[in-house]
Amino acid sequence: MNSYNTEDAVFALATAWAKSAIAVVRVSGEGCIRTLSKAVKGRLDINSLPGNSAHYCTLVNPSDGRIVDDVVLTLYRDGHGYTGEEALEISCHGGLQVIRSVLELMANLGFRQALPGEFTLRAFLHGKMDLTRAEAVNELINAQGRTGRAMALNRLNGALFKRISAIKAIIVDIMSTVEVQLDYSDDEIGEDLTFPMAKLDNAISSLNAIADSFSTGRLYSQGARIVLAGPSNAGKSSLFNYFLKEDRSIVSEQKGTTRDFIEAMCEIRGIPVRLYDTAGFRDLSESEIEEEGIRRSRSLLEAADIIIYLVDSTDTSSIDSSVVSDPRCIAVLNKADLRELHKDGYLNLSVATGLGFERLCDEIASRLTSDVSTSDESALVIESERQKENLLRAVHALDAARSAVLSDLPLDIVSMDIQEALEALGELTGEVTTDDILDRIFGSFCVGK
Ligand SMILES: Nc1nc2c(ncn2[C@@H]2O[C@H](COP(=O)(O)OP(=O)(O)OP(=O)(O)O)[C@@H](O)[C@H]2O)c(=O)[nH]1
Ligand SMILES: [Mg+2]
Repeated sequence: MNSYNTEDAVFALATAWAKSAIAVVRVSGEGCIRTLSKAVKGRLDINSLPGNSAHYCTLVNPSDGRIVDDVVLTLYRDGHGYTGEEALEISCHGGLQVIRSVLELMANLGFRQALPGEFTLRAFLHGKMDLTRAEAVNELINAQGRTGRAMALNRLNGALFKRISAIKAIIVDIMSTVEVQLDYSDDEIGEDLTFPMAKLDNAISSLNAIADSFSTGRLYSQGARIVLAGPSNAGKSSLFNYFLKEDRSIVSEQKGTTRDFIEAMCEIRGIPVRLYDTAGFRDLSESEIEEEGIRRSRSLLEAADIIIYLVDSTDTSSIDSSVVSDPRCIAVLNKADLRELHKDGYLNLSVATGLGFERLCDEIASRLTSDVSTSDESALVIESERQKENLLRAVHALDAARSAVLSDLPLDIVSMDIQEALEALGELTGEVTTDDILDRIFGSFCVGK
């Protein structure tokens, strides 16, 4: 996406490309209602209908009059609706063939297929939302867990924008003090110039606190990767199923049951987790397939946030100490119901009875949240790397302003630093944008949003 033309009307399927009860096709852009009216059967004249209204009608192909579908049309006039421009939503039947023919009709009417995120981009360009809210739209759609969803919703409701605006007001205030002084000539500057250092420090620490919330936001939005590893027959697949509360992975007393890794999403203490069951490590693997499985397990270990290394307490002969000593590793002695063995640094667990499971979950949560500031769903937390970069840029500039004041450097240098901080925050909320920034943000959206 590089030219942000909002003059033509665009369309896209807003719901999933899958069979469902209804599907929604969105159209947005000046004149789209008039264009679509050519495909509305009968005497219904949608051109004379008010905005923010929904109407049952039949869509036909204007060239041959053949019926496309019976639909509900929702109309939005300028300034309303999601994009803030004239727009339509067509709720049609959700069969794949129906969706296909409605989309074909849109293309035949001359609408252009929308680019990823183009509806939200248009909403942004029309001042319907600032950039932090636009990003929150995507973050909300991609949220993996309950907490991440609540945090994204908080940003969508403007919590981040309001906080940044409040800090910006403080910085603007500091700037005006500096500018008043700059307006005087050198010899007019009174001895009593007092730079509002407390305000500056306050702004720096507030911005730092938001930037620091990034690791929290990322954890709750993207989740953690947890890999179950260990010798074969230790009970990895049993534990995997126990976490998921369903029989996903095959469990058997035979060694080498799991050949390839299996992954699934779950939540542990409210944290979204991508859990991996892997092939057990064995020195004497019986086949090439199993060896490949073991190789894959090892490469998964490299990317893991946490490794749960499971050992059978009745057979501790093949412990891989290089994995156990990894700082990401939680070592667990399973089958405590068969043998209660105490080993330094190992948690005891019995997947069969559930004994020790809560303790294991506590340990996982405490590891994952060690550098996380809060799990409060209503907390202001960011998950966008771009936002973090802008916050740190602002902090850096304000730090420079601070040092300049302390070293008695000329006030225009201080003023330039403060200006730079304001620009970074302006970029964060979208008052200052470039095509690059917009590309980076909206390119990651799905088509139809
Ligand atoms: N008594 C007892 N048996 C268990 C426990 N956990 C697992 N088992 C049994 O141990 C055997 C191996 O379990 P799996 O979960 O298949 O072990 P795995 O680590 O996935 O094994 P591979 O996939 O072969 O590497 C099965 O017969 C399980 O029922 C436990 O806590 N207590
Ligand atoms: Mg297994």
